[in-house]
Amino acid sequence: MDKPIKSAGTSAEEIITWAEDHKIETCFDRAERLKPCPIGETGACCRVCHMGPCRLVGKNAEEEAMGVCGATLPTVVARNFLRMIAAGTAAHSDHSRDMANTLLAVATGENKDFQIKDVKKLYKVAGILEIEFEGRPVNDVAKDVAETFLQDFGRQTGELNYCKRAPEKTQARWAKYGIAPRGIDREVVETMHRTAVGVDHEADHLLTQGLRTALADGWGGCMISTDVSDILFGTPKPVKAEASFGIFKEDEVNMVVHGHEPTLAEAIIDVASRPDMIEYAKSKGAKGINLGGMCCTANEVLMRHGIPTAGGFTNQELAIMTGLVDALSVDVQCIMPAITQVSKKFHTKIITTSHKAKMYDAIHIEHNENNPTKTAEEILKLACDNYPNRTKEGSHITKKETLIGGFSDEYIEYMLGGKWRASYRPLNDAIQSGRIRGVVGLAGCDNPRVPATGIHKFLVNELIRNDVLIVSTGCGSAACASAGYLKPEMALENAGPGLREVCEAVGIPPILHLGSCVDNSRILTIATAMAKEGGLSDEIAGMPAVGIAPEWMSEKAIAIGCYFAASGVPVIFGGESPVGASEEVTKIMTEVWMERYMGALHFEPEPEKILEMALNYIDGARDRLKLRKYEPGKFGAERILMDMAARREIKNAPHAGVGGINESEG
Ligand code: BF8
Repeated sequence: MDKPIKSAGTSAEEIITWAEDHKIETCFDRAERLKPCPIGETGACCRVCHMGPCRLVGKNAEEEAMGVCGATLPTVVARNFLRMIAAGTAAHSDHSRDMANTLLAVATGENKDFQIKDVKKLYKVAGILEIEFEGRPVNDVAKDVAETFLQDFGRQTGELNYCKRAPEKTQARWAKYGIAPRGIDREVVETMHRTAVGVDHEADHLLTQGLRTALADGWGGCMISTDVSDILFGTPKPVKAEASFGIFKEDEVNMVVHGHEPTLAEAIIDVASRPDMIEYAKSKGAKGINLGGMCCTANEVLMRHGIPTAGGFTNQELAIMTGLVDALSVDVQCIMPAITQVSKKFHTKIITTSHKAKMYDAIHIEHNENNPTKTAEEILKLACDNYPNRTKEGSHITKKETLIGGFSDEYIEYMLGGKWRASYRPLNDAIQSGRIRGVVGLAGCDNPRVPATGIHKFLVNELIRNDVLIVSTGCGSAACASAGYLKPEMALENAGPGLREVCEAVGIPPILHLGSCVDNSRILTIATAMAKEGGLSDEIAGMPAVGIAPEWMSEKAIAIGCYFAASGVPVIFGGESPVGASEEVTKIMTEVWMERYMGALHFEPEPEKILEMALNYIDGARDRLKLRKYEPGKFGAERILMDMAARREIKNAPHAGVGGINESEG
């Protein structure tokens, strides 16, 4: 009998097998060995005080069962869930604060290593924030923008500035149910307070604060981070890149940037292309310096520079096992502490760079925020110095895929409408006519508890086949890329005829890589633009659109799922439900949220059911909007006939039958 696969990435699976043969442990082995705690998994363990932990299981598993203080199952489950939202929001938003501080330092001249790259975006943001920009020095405008953003973290009264970017009806729902976020830090702190022992005990009341906190993440932390990164480093536009382990080069210094904040990575990119640094690499016997990314830093630098990605979360140990990574620098979030242990078996140097994050057995070179060039030089020299230490040890698996990424919301609007009339009209029209059935945001992590990246792969294939346009972010994008689905020709070949017709007419692929996890804010911006364009829903709620995070594992994903639900989008997560122990909490997050916000958060472990639920939501929204009923195969008939004829010709041609469209190298 074939052994079950651990990763759906073919190269990843080969390295996992190599690791097994060489007795090197990975997260896949640990996931097999460590079963999730069944009490914590469903949210039934309360550890907010030291009279417990109280485990509301067994005889204690009724909704009215109580912990020592009297906290019931719905209270405990809701509190645990809220703390996940708070942690996720804190992570995105603290990253975002760093970005705003960098913008301020650049504007005041404290940081001379970066300049404002996208003045147009700065002015756009200034306009939204009602900051005067015409005729003023760019850095003065940037300073005002940065300071206004920074105020939103500590805001004590009023709402976040970016709330006003949402459609009016969406804002009205937030006002009606009291979830318009105030300061970002304030919401996180209040959530932590309310979930402390003996404070807020009513599940619905708690979850309402959870949504307010999540909105502070989406329309605050994430959106600010996206905008500042665009202002400082450029708004992405389509760019060709590569994915998977084949991005590493045998004869060059391989330097990998891993984590989330793009600042140091941008400096590393600059320094790595400098002639003196290339000469330094050559002096160590390498032909040059090859940069690669991992996780969301990869998405940031891929979107703006076409730097290749070694993949998402579950690829990090495996990348080291190629034996080709000379140095791997990390900052914050989603960095497995296991990588330093794996690196001991190879020559790879792991470098921590954030003052917030250290790891056992790593080298710490602290990112000098006002002089990132200096830190980048030190890191790159260390990578070059380590190149001669490379041995033959390692899997040396080097397959890769090409991809197109770089789809900012600005660029999608431009592609759809053209330079002089940038607009989402063609997208709305295509949805109205039924050429495009709906839109899915495919986001979130890859997870070693399932065949990693496999559910992403299944869903993209099925969704585009069903004429659903996909916008992807985070490790979801890396999963699509490694499977070859970010190659426009492969995606078009697999897309339904209506979706394919629209994509070919407009010149976009059926799966649009929008960036990192904080760039989920770009999806909010797109949904808002679609609502304002007219012809569909006049708010985010009610659109034929769904969010899916099929392999999520991080608390950040929970914060994201909740800000989409509160903005009016039904969201489906894979895996067991972290609120599964309480029927009341589950009902609030599905039925009550649907009634109030037309958004919901479901947990569904079966990939086929996730697909079915997503399509049902999309078709239900089409019905409510009285759009033409979606009919598979109705459009693009001419194209199908042409394709069939072309295929017949190819089949009959000499040398036919080599390769297949579904074959993926990654
Ligand atoms: O923020 S998708 S594993 S890398 S949490 Fe992390 Fe999940 Fe990847 Fe980026 Ni997002």
